[in-house]
Amino acid sequence: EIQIASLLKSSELFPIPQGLKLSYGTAGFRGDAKLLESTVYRVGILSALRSLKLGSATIGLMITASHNKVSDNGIKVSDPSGGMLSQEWEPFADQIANASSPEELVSLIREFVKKEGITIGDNKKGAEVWLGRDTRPSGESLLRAAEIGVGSILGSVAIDIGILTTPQLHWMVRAKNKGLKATEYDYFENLSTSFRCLIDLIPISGNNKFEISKLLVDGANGVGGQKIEELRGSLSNLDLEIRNTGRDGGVLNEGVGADFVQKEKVVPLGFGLKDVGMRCASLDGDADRLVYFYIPSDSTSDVKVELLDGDKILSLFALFIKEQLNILDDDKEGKQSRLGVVQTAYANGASTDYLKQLGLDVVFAKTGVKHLHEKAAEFDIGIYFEANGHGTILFKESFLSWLVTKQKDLTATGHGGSEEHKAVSRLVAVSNLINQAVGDALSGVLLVEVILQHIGWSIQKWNELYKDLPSRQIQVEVPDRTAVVTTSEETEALKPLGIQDAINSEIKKYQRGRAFIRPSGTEDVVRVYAEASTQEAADTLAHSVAQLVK
Ligand code: 16G
Ligand code: ZN
Repeated sequence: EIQIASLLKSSELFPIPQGLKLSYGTAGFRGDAKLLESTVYRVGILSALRSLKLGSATIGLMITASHNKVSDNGIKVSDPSGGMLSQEWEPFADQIANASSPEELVSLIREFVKKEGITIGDNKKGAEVWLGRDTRPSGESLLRAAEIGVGSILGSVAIDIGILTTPQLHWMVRAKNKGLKATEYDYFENLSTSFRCLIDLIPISGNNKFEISKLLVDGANGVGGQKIEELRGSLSNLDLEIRNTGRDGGVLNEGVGADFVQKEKVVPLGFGLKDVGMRCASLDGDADRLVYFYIPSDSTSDVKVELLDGDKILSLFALFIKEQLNILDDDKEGKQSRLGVVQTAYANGASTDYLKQLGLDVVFAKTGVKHLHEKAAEFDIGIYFEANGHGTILFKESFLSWLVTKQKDLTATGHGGSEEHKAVSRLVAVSNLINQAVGDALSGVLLVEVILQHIGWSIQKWNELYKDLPSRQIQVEVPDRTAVVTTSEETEALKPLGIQDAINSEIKKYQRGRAFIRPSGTEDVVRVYAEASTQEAADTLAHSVAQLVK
């Protein structure tokens, strides 16, 4: 009961703002930073309980609002695996974030703790929560609120890990719980070592040796640009020029960053005609999304970009992984490996065609990283990407140990220099390089760069893998977005009744037409996506579907 008294006392420090209604949503709580202290404090409590429930495993708390404006902030929880908070706990997160008084909060916690069989206080070891934040000015005070939340559960410790990218925090939490070295230094060390390893495995092809050209990076004026700058010193074979680091007066996510470039298809601030033809990469505000782009040589002053989005990054990764697996599959005793890719309904139809034509298993998941991740984890190697640039490559533990054993066996039997040994070594290095917890723009950049060097491709050549179908996205404001209910892959609407038939008859009017609607998981709108063989057709299709939603 001492526990209850201290909870009541600390929660009085964080009254909930009038009329605030929050939902954990697709990726944690988000909103105007000024309104979020009580929420963050309460998520602090939740994360301490989560740690206790899981035998005092380390939990991560990330304070960020990603690509949203600088005055917003948000909070999300990393489970011990480095993945997103288990969806089973989301309803509890919603309940406590919206509890209207300290008394209600305490009674919700009491009830939950009892239901989950969590014991507070008499554990040998208490809860441990690692806290990270992006560069937003509101981050520091919100972090204090989270610390107080964690600290209000007896015997819990909150550790401030500092300013980090979202994927860095997830990586560190995962490493910590696996008993591995888990500092930021270790994260960088891991990236540079595995990158080096992949560079060393590039085939030497005499006369057409690939020339390494400079990569221009747009850091979104956020944490990603700063971290990639820190990493640069330990990378060889990569020439980077980093812009929009936030140190030169630019505002976070304003006219810059992966979300802006992907949605608007124009150059970010700080880039222009002087960069025509150059290979460029854009990160989002917390560096968990990555897109590439270049300014075509026939560009005029409005500087439209040629965009290489998440789908195209996925295709490049799939191509490379498949090539390595093919080398292994030639081996008689080789085991049948299963490579699969996961996309969402937003994936450009041309990318899906391309991947299928490569002979890959393509599956679809609902929007939001947690859904894609879950499906990708079913394959031996599962690659997932959202068109917006969030994605990674997952290696199943059992498959990875098979690879590692194979690598050792080949060395032991004198096949250390064989093509097969190289292919196995590349796959192992990729599994170390690419973040196994969540999509990570930093590791993504390194993998794209080394693959391009490996196959000797320019960004233009890479872009030619397939040509995107023209598409259009719009949003419709509605009184109640929950009126729209979709199938699990979001490709068809089940409710309102009859709307899908109406959408289908619109789609039929267009060559290569495809369209869907879905309720946003982060905003109060219904989103409409359409694609067709021409831009005009995609636009009209999107607008006529939007009419049906209104
Ligand atoms: C969140 C998701 C992102 C998704 C977006 C969709 C994570 C880490 N982030 O930002 O993957 O694309 O929501 O937003 O899961 P929407 O539901 O508003 O369209
Ligand atoms: Zn992000």
